[in-house]
Amino acid sequence: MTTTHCPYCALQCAMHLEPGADGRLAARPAPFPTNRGGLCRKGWTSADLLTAPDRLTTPLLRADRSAPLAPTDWDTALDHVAGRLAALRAEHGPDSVAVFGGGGLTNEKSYQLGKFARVALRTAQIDYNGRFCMSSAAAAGNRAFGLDRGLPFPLTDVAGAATVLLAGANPAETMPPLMGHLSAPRLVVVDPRRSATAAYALANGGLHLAPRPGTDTALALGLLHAARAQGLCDDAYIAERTTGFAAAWPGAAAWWPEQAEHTTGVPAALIREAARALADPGGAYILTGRGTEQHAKGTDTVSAWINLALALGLPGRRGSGYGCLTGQGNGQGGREHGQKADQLPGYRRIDDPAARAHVAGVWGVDPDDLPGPGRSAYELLDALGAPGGPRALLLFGSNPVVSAPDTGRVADRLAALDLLVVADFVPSETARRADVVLPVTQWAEEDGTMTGIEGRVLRRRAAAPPPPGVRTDLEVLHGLAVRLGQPADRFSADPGAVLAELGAASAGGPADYSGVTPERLDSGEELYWPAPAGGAPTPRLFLDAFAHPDGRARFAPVAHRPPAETTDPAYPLIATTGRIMGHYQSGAQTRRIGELAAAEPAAHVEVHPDTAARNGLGDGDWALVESRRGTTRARVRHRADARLDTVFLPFHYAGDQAANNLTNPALDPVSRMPEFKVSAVRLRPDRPQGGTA
Ligand SMILES: Nc1nc2c(c(=O)[nH]1)N[C@H]1C(S)=C(S)[C@@H](COP(=O)(O)OP(=O)(O)OC[C@H]3O[C@@H](n4cnc5c(=O)[nH]c(N)nc54)[C@H](O)[C@@H]3O)O[C@H]1N2
Ligand SMILES: Nc1nc2c(c(=O)[nH]1)N[C@H]1C(S)=C(S)[C@@H](COP(=O)(O)OP(=O)(O)OC[C@H]3O[C@@H](n4cnc5c(=O)[nH]c(N)nc54)[C@H](O)[C@@H]3O)O[C@H]1N2
Ligand code: SF4
Ligand SMILES: [Mo]
Repeated sequence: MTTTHCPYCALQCAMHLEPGADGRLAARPAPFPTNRGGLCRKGWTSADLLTAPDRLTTPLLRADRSAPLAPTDWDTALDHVAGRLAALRAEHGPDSVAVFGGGGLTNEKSYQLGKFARVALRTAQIDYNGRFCMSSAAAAGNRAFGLDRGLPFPLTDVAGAATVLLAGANPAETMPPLMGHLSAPRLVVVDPRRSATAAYALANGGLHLAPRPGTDTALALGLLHAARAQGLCDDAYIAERTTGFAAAWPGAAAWWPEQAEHTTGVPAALIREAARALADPGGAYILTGRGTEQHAKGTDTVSAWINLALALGLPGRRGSGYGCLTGQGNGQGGREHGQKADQLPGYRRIDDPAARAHVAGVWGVDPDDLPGPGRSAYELLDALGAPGGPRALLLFGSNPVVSAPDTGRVADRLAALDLLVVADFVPSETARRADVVLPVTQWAEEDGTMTGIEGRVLRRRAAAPPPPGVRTDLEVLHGLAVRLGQPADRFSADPGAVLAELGAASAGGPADYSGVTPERLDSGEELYWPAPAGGAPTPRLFLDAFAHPDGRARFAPVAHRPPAETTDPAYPLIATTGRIMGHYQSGAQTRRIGELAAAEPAAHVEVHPDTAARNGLGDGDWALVESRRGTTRARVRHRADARLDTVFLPFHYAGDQAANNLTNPALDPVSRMPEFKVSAVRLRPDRPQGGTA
């Protein structure tokens, strides 16, 4: 029996892997603080993917764009990739090669991918899917606190609070075991939908605030106004622990709860009641999720939530606080070690000369040879194959033809490349478009570390050998680096060696991992970063001081603004997107698991029955959902509790059922987060292919 953590979300539930009667591995829950001995349906079935019928076990290569992908051997595949990359670099310069990573990669892979881009390829063009995930919260957290660790406290702390406000998070579906920590506090759920979490709150004496999508900034400003008007702000904390309140307050001064009601649709009385609940002397947490963050103003919206938290004196105190619920398995560690365009390991900035000197020293290169910051994820995808843009893309751990906004455009950009290389363990929709596919190991076949939702570093342990013919991502990077002329020892394929190097590269940085060792992890020590060598780890940040030089948190002056695209007579409805319990992300993994695929086989769209009827649609009918960017097919699911002006689609399906055919790639000016949560759409029956089954 091997104990490891789930391959999917940031809760990183602990699990035992053991061979069942048929000899195949099966997952069972293991005791751990975040999951309290539970697993969701995805965790229970996760081991099925190890033996997926279409599991990739041999490299695939196509001779040219019109030829099919055909099996080949590793040397041929890696020689081909390295040869093409070298030729493109020689002809067009290092920035003609781009790298795209993911928040599911271990710390070791994230680190190595960033180093590979900067040292072996010397390209500035690297970014990752975390940009589509929690980047707005990270930007706002850095702005307010001087440091971004999604939860700056252990998750178990929230169970003791009187009130927890969840802004745009639906953990009842996205992290079901997390709900075990939320049974005692009174919940305030901010979600345009009566989500499973909102329904749970209402059933347990909590509140559901259902704003029109894209109006959360006004709601958070209204809550701040209501808090101050009711005398609930903590003036001593504001004076002693923060700066900038006087400059930020005018942004809220006009948002009387009645004015906020007018913009958001949330009754003023509910806004006042929520403000009182947050000021409960028993402590409160404000936690944000993607619903409030994935907007072209997501950074300012999160700042508005943090302003509210600061005005109430919540952050940096035991028993209360602000946090972002990071999403992907290694969404936290994946944003710290250099696969982000503007970043070096240890959460250092790539434009900081001292950071460059330190990391270059560890890498044995000249700091001047490290490229500067490159394009953000969507901007990178959008530049592929365009004049002056990258001509080759190496992709590890993402499926952007399903998960990036405006997929039609992204598919066109990928098609314009000279070379697309995808490392994956299944033939994802993006892998099937590649020129070279490299088959890699899965979570249960590899060692490494992940950093869960709390900033705690965890050990991933191999439970079974990989199928013959499959290599680890670290082995792939090693093989390519050597072929690109790097010394054989510069890109180790041993996760332990990479962790030690990552520790040295991160030492002294904001996310210091120099004290993270396999021995300490195996002893069960709770290694929350910063975890410096020879020092204690940090379960709770900010108790004494925030991370800005003056030790104070900063209010950010923010104003409400409408979504990038508003409704009009041609596109009268708002489509918002998100998740259902039984599928994960682009669905590349969960759509291949029989039990999960059978339960939710096709895309659906949640619609109020009156809105459906006005568009000629009944429950169960196939609908066409159209935006200015594209069309998707989905089966109508009546929701009598839905807003009349809003429909909801999960984004886990591909092709003509991809929600991202609709979405707007308008970007947040600070985080470069796309506006996944608001598109203007219309509905009509999909008569030719439609009908109820
Ligand atoms: N089952 C499942 N679990 C997952 C994942 C998965 O794909 N499937 N992915 C993991 C990852 S990477 C992430 S990032 C997390 C995400 O976890 P969540 O943030 O909980 O997930 P979402 O469903 O994207 O969004 C949450 C809610 O935001 C609401 N929302 C939409 N628009 C708005 C708005 O304008 N304002 C507000 N306040 N709310 C709005 C939606 O109705 C939805 O219920 O889940 C993780 N866990
Ligand atoms: N409309 C809409 N779109 C969204 C969102 C939304 O709410 N609405 N949410 C966004 C968010 S929060 C996220 S996080 C993204 C996620 O979307 P994606 O980036 O597409 O994430 P996944 O579907 O997890 O894709 C991971 C791919 O990498 C493979 N993979 C997994 N682990 C590894 C590994 O260790 N190595 C390698 N080489 N491959 C691996 C998997 O098989 C899969 O094909 O989607 C974003 N897109
Ligand atoms: S909640 Fe997340 S980590 Fe836990 S079993 Fe489900 S998918 Fe896995
Ligand atoms: Mo995410």
